[in-house]
Amino acid sequence: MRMKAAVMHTPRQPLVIEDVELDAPHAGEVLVKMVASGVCHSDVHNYTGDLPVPPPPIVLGHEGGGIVQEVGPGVTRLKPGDKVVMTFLPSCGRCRWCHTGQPNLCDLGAGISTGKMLDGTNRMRRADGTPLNSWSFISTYAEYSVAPEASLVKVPEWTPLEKACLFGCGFTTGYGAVTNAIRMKPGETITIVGCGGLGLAAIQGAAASDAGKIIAVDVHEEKLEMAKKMGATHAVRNRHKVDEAVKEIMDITWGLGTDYSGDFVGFDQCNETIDLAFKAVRKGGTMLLVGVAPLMQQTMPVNPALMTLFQKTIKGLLFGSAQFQVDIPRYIDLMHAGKIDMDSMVTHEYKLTDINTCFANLLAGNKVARQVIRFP
Ligand code: CXF
Ligand code: ZN
Repeated sequence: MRMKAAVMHTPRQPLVIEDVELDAPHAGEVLVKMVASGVCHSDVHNYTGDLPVPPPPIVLGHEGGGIVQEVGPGVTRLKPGDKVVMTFLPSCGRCRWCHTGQPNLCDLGAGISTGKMLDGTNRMRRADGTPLNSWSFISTYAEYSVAPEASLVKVPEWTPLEKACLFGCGFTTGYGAVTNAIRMKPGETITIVGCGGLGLAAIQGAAASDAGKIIAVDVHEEKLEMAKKMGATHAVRNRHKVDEAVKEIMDITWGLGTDYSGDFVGFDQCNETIDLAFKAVRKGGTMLLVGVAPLMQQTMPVNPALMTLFQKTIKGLLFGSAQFQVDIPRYIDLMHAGKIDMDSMVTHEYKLTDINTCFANLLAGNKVARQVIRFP
C-alpha cells in the first residue's frame, strides 16, 4: 500500500513528507493505522547524527498508538480493530529475559539498531524503490506502520491514544525508573536531573511514591515550572556550575544529599548531568542512569574512590525496568483515574507535516514537555 511518511534522508536536513510503499505484514507482524505518535528526543539524536544508528534513509518515530488493520500469519494476540500502544522495544515472551520478568532486556531488542525488521528485511520503500530503514521496528512518523506483534500492547478501546502513545517510550522510562526500579518509600528523597519527557514522568512517579523531597534540576526555568506542576517540591537551576547546584541540593537536604538521584538527560550533556547526579546522592544512596550517554563514550565523571568511601550505587536502567505488557494497561487505568497526569505531559499536538517544527522545538530545549503527532 501507499502512504505518507516523514523520511529522513540526511542528518540535520529537514525530514521530507513523501509517498512511501509499505509491504503487507510478514509472519508475526501487524498492520497498524497510526492514531498518534510521541516525539521522543532520541529521534532528534538520530537526526543530528549523535545516535548514528540506524542510518538514513529512515522513517523515525518510536512511541505510538493506533488501530490494528490486518494481522500477518501466526499472530495470535491481536485482531483487526484492536487498539494498541506501540513500544520502542519488543518482547518475545520466550527468551531468558522475558521468562525472568525482564522483557525490557528481551534479546529481540538488540535488533532496533539495524533498521531492519525482525526477519532482517525492510518493509518500506521510496516511490523509486529505495529501501527505507525502520526505527525500533515501528517507525511511527507515518500514516501506517507494519510492526511486530511483540512490540504492541493491546489496550482498552476507550484509551485516548494521543496521551497513551507516550507509554511506548518516554513516560514508561521515567515513571518506571522510580516506581519499578527503586520503589521509593514514603518520605525518601530524590534529585531528578533533567526535566524533559523522562524527568517529568519520573517526578510523577516520585510524587506517586509519596517522596518527601523531589528536587528537580534543569537548565531552563520553563522546565522547572513544568516540574513543579508535576509534583517537584524543590527546583534548582543548573547554570552549568555543578558545585553551585549541588550546594543548593545540600542546603535543601540538611547537608545529606538525597537518597536517590538520576540523570534523565544523557547524550551530549551527560558529563555534567552525571557529575551533578553523583554528587547530589547521599552516602549509601543510589544514582540512576536513565538518559543514554553517547554510544561510544567509554568513561564517565565519577570519582571511584568516593563511590567506595561513600558506598554509592550507580544503576543503569532501560525502559524503566518495565514489564510493559502489564505496566502500560496499568498506567492507562492510573491515567483514567486521574493519578497520572498526561494532560500536562503533552504540551503540544501537531500534524505529521509539522515534524520539523517538533524537532526544532526539542533542539531549543526549553519549549516542550512532550509533543504528540496526531493522524487524521
Ligand atoms: C533510545 C534508547 C536507547 C538507545 C537509543 C534509543 N530509545 C528510545 O528513546
Ligand atoms: Zn524514546
